[in-house]
Amino acid sequence: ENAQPQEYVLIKMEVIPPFPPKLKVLEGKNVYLAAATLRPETMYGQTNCWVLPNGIYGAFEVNDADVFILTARSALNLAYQNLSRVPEKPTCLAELSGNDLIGLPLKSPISFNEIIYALPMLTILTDKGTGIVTSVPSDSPDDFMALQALVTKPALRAKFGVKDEWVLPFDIIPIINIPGFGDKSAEKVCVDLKITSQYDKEKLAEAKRMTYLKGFTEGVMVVGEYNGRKVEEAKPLIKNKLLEEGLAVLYSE
Ligand code: A2H
Repeated sequence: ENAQPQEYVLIKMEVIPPFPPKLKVLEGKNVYLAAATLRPETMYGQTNCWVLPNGIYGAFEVNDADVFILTARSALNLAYQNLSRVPEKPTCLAELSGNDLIGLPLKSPISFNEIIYALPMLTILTDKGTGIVTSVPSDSPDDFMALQALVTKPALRAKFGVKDEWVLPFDIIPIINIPGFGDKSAEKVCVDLKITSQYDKEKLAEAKRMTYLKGFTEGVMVVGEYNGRKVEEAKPLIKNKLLEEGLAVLYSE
């Protein structure tokens, strides 16, 4: 664990009923995959959600109506942050593996895609955030490379039971323009650095270094309520709107 606490925004991605057999016990509740992000202003461009296929998740009661699917580790932290029906004690209604979640249709806040699907990502860390990650391939090199692999490799889709219609058509939604990188900065930086694999950690770290700070300080929103505003200004406004409307919660670890 870091000495410095990290504050994430948890995006409430609602599982669209009817639920599959493994989730049947949750029927009647509002069930969300809770994705930890540092980039709430990019949520317009979500194309899918990422889960770790062999990861262990649980469905935890946040209050009488709401259930979050995430790791037990993050559920315990949430229980100490007023996000558990029983204070300081997580209540797990169902244990689930990442494989149980692949293919779930989700409705995620402010995404231009009305329905997005949970898909496999093998580089998810179980000791960071909630183990659930939202995917924005326009602005995240990790997301871009992982989604491109699923789109271009039918064998990879078959291996994880991913249906073609969950990943195709592969439409990257431009949301932020960064001078010198355009409005699909993740794709551009991956091409420029000749990144060929989602597992090339070093090059992906370099790609992030090249775009993140510049995106924050010089990036301009090209969609949404704050179209034309700088990312630096839009980010806290979008974050507060998500929190106020109950579409997201804060989480620290
Ligand atoms: B970010 P930090 Cl558009 N394992 O959200 C792997 N990655 C995880 C994770 C986990 N358990 N939990 C969260 N993340 C990702 C959006 C985004 C993110 C964009 C651009 C960059 C970016 C959409 N994906 O992150 O190590 C989440 O992806 C750049 C690192 O705590 C989260 O924000 O700094 C970010 O990593 C948190 O990483």
